[in-house]
Amino acid sequence: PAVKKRADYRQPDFLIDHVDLEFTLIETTTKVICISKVTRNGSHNKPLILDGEGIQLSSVCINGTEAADYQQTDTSLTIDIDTDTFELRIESIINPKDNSSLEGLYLQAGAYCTQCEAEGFRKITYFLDRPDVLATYDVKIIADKVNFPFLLSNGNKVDSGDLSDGKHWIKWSDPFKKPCYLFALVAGDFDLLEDKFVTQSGRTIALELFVDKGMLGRGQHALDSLKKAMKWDETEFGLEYDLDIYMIVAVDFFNMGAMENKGLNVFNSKFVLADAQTATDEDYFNIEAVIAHEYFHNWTGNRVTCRDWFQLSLKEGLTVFRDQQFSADMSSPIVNRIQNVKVIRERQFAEDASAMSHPIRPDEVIEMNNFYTVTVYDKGSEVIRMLFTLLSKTGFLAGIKLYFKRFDGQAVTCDDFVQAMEDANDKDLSQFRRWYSQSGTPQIVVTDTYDAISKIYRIAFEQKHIATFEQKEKQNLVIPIQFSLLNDKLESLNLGDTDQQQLTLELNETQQCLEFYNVESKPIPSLLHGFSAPVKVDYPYTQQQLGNVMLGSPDEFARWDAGQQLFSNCIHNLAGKTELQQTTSIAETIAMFEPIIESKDISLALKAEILTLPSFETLFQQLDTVNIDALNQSRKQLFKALAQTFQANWLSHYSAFEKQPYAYQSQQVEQRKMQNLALKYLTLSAQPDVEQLLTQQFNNADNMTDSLGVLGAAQLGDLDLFERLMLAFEQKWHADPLVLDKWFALHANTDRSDILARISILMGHSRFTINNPNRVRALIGTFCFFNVAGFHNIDGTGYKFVADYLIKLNEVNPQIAARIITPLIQWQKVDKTRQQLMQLQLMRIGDTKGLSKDLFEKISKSLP
Ligand code: DPP
Ligand code: ZN
Repeated sequence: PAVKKRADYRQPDFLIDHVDLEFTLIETTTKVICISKVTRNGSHNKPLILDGEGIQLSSVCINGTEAADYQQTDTSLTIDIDTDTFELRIESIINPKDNSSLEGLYLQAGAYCTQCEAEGFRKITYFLDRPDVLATYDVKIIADKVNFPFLLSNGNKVDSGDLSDGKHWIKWSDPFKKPCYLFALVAGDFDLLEDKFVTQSGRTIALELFVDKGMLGRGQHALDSLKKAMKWDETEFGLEYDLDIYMIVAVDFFNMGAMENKGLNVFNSKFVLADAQTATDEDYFNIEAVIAHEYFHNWTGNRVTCRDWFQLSLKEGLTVFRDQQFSADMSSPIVNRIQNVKVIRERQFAEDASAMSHPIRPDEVIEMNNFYTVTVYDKGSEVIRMLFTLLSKTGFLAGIKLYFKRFDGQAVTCDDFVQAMEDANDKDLSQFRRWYSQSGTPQIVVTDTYDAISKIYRIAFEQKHIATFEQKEKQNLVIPIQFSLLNDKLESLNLGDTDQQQLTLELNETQQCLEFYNVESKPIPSLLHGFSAPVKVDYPYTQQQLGNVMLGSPDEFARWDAGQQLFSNCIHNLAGKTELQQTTSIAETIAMFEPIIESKDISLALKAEILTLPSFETLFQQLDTVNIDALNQSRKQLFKALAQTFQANWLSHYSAFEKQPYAYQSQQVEQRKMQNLALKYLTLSAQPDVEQLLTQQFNNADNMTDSLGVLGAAQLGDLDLFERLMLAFEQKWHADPLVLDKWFALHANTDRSDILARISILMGHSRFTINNPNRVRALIGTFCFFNVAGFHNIDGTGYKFVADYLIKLNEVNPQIAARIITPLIQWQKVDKTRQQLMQLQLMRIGDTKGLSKDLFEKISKSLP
């Protein structure tokens, strides 16, 4: 397969500024008529080359006359033409029913649905399938009226009618120019939840949420979230919605979380449907975040879009940043920030350390779907956040304002965005721009000295960059480092003329040193407040010093982070010690958390976060080479000790709150979080009547958070009880696939020796199907990503199992296969034996006949 390069970008040879589409929806033979108004772009005599895949071409007409002068390949249609402006009519047939890739137009669970980002429109009709071709769209949909009463597309409904043969038609018109990746069509029978939103300028917007029949009761939270997002974007960014109607459709078969098609968002039902019985607090949170994310795209993505796909972070990094700010405002900012950082440390650092490392604006791509990554999205958001920090909120908003003023209605680049920020703030961002072109996780080495006689404290920051897989040469970046200094009474020092306790260093040289005068004793630095940059920090803290930062830092994030480092250090240092040394070291570490667990001042949410061990994935990323078994073992050892040492505290935290009728409301969310954490620790500590607590909570729970809290805890303890509760859960939720996904996932990450047999049985479960991405992610994905012992079993069976599955999935849904292969290509840090076993399986997959571009790209990069 061909490699596309960012540097090869050229303007399109032709432009299309209006499209008339007509769909006659028939299961295996849907007729698509696409009439485009085409103009030659510039003076040249090149042919028109359209993209298209899996389309059965019926006819090509130019200005009303059937054309003969064209050539077809598997992926293109070339038309020789010398006219500069013409109407191109292409009629063709596609097969939605057999389209299991869930890209283009597909028919699943009785509904037609499209997904065109990134390059799915070419599976619908021959077209210039690239984001810098912007057109207005008129769309007519014809389908059977009984089975498909709702026929939806972008923009406003302009006309409709009935046909004699039981069919009906509806016509839509979208006045905003858009690239074809924002096109959408949905046809089906749904329940409809309706509402309104009045914008700041007084316009009334109709809000329509379409859900599967019978699911109306689960739609309200999504709709409420939408209204909050609309309001927030007005107050925070001054951005108002532009069409008169905003539609959201929830479907069960969807590759991604959701899609921001203009005026017609299509959502994975996982990110829409919620009620207390079926959705956890986390689900409620995620729904609000994803609804907001897609809504925010209306400006950052749709009104201003990407010139080419290498610029994906232009819309995604910025929109993730916006949704994170929104979520912080809607709930607990600190918990929210901690979650963002966990994603970076667990998954983005892993990507950067792997053969798939790439800058937030990649330079080379084989399959674009492989670049919807944590790097482009989440590191992209961190880069935007650094701009926000460096320019201040006011400066950042001025930049955004200029960005829209300059580029509304256009397809632009990341550079254009930074230029707007630069011009609005009169600040040189040329070195900052390197964040867009440089991959890898920078390391900040911090050293300090104190001179008791002169009372001078010096602290030096050095940026280090290691070569990544695809990029050897690195340059210095601009790295904002927020920090403060603590004295031994845990008070923050004043760091400026005023009573400023936090400084932001803009580290842009290899090393920079700061001096502080009249410092009475050697301070402890509290570093990287709020995770002010996506970097690793290296300072030779003692455990005692970390304990002090955890208790005394003025920054809540730094407090949490210090606690995580305390735990991490303890875990990493256990292996190879004598039992006595281990016990002592564990006891010393845990003792430092006593003031936290007993504190009445610290918020429950933060307390729960501090008392949660770093995940295996986070710990894994802290090391250059990992002894998987030892790391897993050490983490469990500390987990258990933490459970036992604080057993009485866990019990009192568990019993501290009366259960109230469920509401998704912050105080309740925090309480449930703490209680369910305590329940885990109680189970692990084998608290005498824990079975009773578990059973009681399971039977009395009026909400999914508490039910799952029990299962998550029981999974850590006695397997019999876990099995019994899981069985009861399955019986209760048998008919509800979204809920069963939680059950599949719990099975998949259970630590048991017969895990593969268990998963094989579950693959035969009547609700499991390889065709549904949510099911596959829940069962197979969870196993790969989170079942450390099973996946990394030294006998290689875990890897082989996954490879066998991916070979099958390659034929059904390459995009999902390429997601799930991620842990298998991240073999760089594990021991040689496992490396070889993993590579062997990668080679096996690589040898598959009909290997997709998606898997090919990842495998070919990751094999040595
Ligand atoms: N553009 C979608 C999103 O991230 C995913 N394709 O919102
Ligand atoms: Zn997005």
